[in-house]
Amino acid sequence: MTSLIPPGCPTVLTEDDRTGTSIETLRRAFMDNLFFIQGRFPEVATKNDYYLALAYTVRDRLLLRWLNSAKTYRDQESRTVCYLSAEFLLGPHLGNNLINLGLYEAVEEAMRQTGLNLKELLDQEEEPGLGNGGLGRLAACYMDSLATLEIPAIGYGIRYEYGIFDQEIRDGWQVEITDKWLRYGNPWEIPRPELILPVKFGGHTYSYTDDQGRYRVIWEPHQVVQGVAYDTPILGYKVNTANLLRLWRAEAVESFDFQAFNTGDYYGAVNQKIASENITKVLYPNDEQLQGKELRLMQEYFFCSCALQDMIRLYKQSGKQDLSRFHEKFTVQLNDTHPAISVAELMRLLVDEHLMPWEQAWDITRQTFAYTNHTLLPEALEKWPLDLFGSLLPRHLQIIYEINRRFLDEVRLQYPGDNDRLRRLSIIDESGCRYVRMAHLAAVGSHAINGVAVLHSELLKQTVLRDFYELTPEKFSNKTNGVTPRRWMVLSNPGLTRLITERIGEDWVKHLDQLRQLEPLAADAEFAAQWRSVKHGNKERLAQYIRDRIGVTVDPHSLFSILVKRIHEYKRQHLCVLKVITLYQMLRDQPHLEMVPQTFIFGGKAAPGYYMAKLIIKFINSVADVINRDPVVRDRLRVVFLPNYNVTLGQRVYPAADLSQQISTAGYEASGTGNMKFALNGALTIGTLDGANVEIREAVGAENFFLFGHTVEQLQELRCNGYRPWEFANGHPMLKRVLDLISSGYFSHGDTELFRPLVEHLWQDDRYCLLADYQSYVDCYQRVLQVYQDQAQWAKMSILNVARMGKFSSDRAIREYCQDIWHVQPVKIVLPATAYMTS
Ligand code: CR1
Repeated sequence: MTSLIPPGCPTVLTEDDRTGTSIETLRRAFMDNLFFIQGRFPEVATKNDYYLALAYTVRDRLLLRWLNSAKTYRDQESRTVCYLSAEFLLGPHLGNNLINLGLYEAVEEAMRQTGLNLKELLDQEEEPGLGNGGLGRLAACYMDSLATLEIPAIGYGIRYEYGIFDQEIRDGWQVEITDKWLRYGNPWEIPRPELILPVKFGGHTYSYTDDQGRYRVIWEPHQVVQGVAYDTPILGYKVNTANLLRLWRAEAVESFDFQAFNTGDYYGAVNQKIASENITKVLYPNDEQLQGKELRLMQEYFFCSCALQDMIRLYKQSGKQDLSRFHEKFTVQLNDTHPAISVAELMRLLVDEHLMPWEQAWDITRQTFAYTNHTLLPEALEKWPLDLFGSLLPRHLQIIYEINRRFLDEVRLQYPGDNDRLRRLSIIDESGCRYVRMAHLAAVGSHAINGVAVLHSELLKQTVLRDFYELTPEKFSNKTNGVTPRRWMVLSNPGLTRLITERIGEDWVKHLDQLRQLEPLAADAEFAAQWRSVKHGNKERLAQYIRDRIGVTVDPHSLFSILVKRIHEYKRQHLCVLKVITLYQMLRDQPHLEMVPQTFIFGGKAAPGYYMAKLIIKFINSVADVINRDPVVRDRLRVVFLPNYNVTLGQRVYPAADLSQQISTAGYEASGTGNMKFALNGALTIGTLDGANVEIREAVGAENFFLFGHTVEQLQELRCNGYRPWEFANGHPMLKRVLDLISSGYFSHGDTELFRPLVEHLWQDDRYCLLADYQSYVDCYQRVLQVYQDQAQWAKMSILNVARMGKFSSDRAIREYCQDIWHVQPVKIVLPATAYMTS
């Protein structure tokens, strides 16, 4: 092999310490990093030193692929997908990178030879929780699939100094702790202090006609901050492609400080610095009332402006000055409306800064953007009060007015005299206090609009974007979500991965449809026994974790029924608690009742300002306390709330589930992706016809899915006729007893006030129709228990579930986006013979 070291390069490395993959090389490289990067002898090194030394060893192997991917894209001027998202919920990098590099076993062995345990080092990693839940995690799965499918892509987002808060449970209540994820350093990112871009805020605009007779607008900001790039390589699975995730951190602009210093205003300069850096301080825990939070709008604009300026910079790198083909080089996906301000920002950059005529700029803009909607919940649809928006982004407000004026003129041509329609379509909400509607801006400024599951995409067309659908039906499509099998099976469920691979080879990891080959094995008793034993091992490990973490003993032979996701009334965690109390009542009524032993496991964070969600957490914990202490039901019923549900905990939980609870009110969960992770790991689902549940049921077969609850249409009818929840409560003796028991203070040490808001809300309003679905849920659960008693039947259904879940790979989803929306092709990355070689 030729030397990796270019002539004159001052280094003492042996030739392949930074790229080699033999166990011996990995071991040596690890010791080298421990010494030269961590500055430690092994005998005084901490676990974190070891973790970091290993992380750097793995990172070196990524860099080779990453630099060559970037170079290839540059050389070939590849069309690139830019995924704009305010959230990327990546989860720990180390394990995933080892899987994708195909180095997991080699590194495990290298560590063993060094006297270390890889699993313990993996546990050291602080997960980057730069997202709230499904939307952020979807972005992470999509980045994995883009790289695996060898699609040139850049993820653009925010480098929050504090990610989603850590959740502690004290006296049953959620307590939020700041997530200091950068405390011990982040070996996966490379700061680019020289890649800085200015972002303006506030101030005013003025216009004039330049000497060539062009109308021009100048924006004089009140404040300028600068965005600094932090780059993280995202490696594909067993390919050479490593794409770029570029997150921006806000900093004060140096020159501003100087100005203040010169006039002697030291504290003013410091304040300016603090104010600038605040922009990327903290991730907002979503589903809270974000309306009117100025800092949130600043975050959104900040990262979009950085991203678009960066794209223009990259575009110009190839020597092209004229931006008329910008949309051919880049296609930009807006992950919900958080980056929707990009539409106005690209117009501003093209028209004001690059002096492009409006019509041409608008053409390019519309061809550049596509928009994914992730929610129909009215309270989650972003809108900004006009005065706030105008004071922060005065130029953008003008641009939006102009976009809107031209847009409404077109609508007028199509629907003359239909003023109501104009009012409904307008980007500006004129009713009462005036707002900018971000979903409308995204819809007008995009050439494609999609929902995230078939049902959701249909409802989108019928409800929130109905008028847009009537106007431009050809823009609309569905792209059902998917999840990456690398993290959610290979990494988190090695036992199942091994078993499957033994039977059908390893192709399924990249082509998840191949799982279908497992179908015939559903009837194979020996295979089914192995299948069950893998599940049991996973359950034992989770049981151990539960014991260590919260001191509750659960029986791995019991049915593990799991509900983990953000806490929200529409997700109906409390419906599951009503069911638990029902079982408890039955056992108290008949202490000798034969019943399948069950463990109910809950997990999830509540937005700090969402009172009801926090009360639901307290409710779960209070019910758990009473039930777990009651000797009558011991061994048959356990309830556990696992604190701090996050990606890492998800990796423990999904493989151990028997039953996946997907019980949202029909019409509210846009897709769900946890539902997919559970089913791929062999859990059966009890669920409503909501989000992607509908398609999962179709895929696995109705006979292998436990369906309950009202459909969207049935709920509509129920509501039309005036939904009276108390009638349901009074009509079902057991339900009434359950509600009365809660009200009596039974689960709150006699306090009849604590859960009153919860119970009263159900009796009187029950917006999410828990009481209407209660009976059907309870009945369905009986079927679950019946089937579970027949372990052979259960295993068969579990195998069939996995065999038929291929569709839910994020690879499939990304292929659809590539074909229908982005029109991009894969680009093969070939590694040069030596690491430093550039041609
Ligand atoms: C939806 O609630 C979906 C994810 C990803 C969430 C969930 O059902 O699976 O998006 N929406 O598409 C969301 O976070 C802001 O909206």
